[in-house]
Amino acid sequence: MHKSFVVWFTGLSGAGKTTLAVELEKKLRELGYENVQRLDGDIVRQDLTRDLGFTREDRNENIRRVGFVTELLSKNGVITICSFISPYRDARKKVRERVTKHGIPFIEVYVKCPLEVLIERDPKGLYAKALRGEIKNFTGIDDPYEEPENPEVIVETDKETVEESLEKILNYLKNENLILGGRPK
Ligand code: ADX
Repeated sequence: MHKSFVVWFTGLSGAGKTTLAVELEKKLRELGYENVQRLDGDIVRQDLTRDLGFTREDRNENIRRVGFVTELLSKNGVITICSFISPYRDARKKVRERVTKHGIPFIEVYVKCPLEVLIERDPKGLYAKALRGEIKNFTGIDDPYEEPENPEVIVETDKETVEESLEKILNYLKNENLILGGRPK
């Protein structure tokens, strides 16, 4: 069985976390990796964490539960790709610890994009609503986002194409010998 690792995408809503996670999963499967599981905020929040909102407490509980699942999956050889705003450093650190204590690599990818660009893009119309005050506690508007201090990878989605950002992540994985010459270990 190939070696597992966790790729954790963090960043503001609309920055491109889900897009990159989907593309990464696709690429890994093309390369022959079969045990890959993606966990995404919008989906997980319809099921595992459907009882939670967006207060600091609820967001941390969201990430705690996802961390539990991520630990179980990765411990059993599944490459786990997570995409959550995960705005609080401490919550991200706790997930990292519960994965790395098993010797499993944790790759934090900061999906960076300036707020002005996100407000411009706004495919779900959520920023417009937040700016009108129709959604409270919206990350980046009236709720904090704590930038990663030492992420393994930073992608800048206002400057790079999806392919370029994906390439950065794949290069990191190759350099760390987590994926090897396109073939599973
Ligand atoms: S997290 O903060 O707990 O990590 P998560 O990634 O699961 O957030 O969910 C974020 C998604 O919820 C956003 O992409 C957006 O579609 C939706 N959402 C609804 N309300 C908010 C809010 N107040 N802040 C951020 N995202 C919100």
